[in-house]
Amino acid sequence: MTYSIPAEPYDFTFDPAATALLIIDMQRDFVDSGGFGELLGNDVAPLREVIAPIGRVLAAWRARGLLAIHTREGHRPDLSDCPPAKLARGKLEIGIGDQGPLGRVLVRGEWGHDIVEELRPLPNEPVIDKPGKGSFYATDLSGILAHRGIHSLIVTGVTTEVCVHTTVREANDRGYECLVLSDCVGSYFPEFQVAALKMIAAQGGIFGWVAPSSQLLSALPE
Ligand code: TIU
Repeated sequence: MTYSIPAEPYDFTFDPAATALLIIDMQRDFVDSGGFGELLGNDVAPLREVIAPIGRVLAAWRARGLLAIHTREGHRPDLSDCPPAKLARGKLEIGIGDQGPLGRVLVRGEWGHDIVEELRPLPNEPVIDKPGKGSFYATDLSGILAHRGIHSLIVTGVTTEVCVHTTVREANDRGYECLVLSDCVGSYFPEFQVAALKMIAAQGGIFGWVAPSSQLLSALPE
């Protein structure tokens, strides 16, 4: 059974059984004070605004027994999967692997690396630990999607122009159809939020589709 919802640049058509909700990097390191995002010089407030809308979509998705997948950006405690170039980037006083207010920055197993309580994954929801900005690079996401017969993705999370964009571009090149929920993705930069969403839907939907979550919520089957 397929459903169509109004979106940019035109209606997004999907079969819920062949669609996964992807929640990208809703980790304390990006949305909490003292995390990696703030250490990079950002104000985390705009990112916190997406927690509630994602929570509403996740609840509706779960209520219908559909597949949600969570991702986390981070590295092994020995940092062997972190490129030296990424480690050095930004010349941060407290950077990746260093002890910060939320534990070692962007390191798996640390408090800051984990997903915020409001969006905590259920035991049956895959969590993809990724070393890069994209969710496909050096992860088993492709296999998980193939095993479940998924070919469409509803994309949420942070940040719009970095990990969301990289993931949508990777997914698009792999043949997935992506709908990005405009109120469920966040950027530290208001101007990047606007431009990044425009880039996805421009040129006939060059990477995918964009719609507010209200359109998805009203289209989902009861
Ligand atoms: N800094 C920034 O905007 N983003 C990241 O470093 N990672 C993600 O977007 N998850």
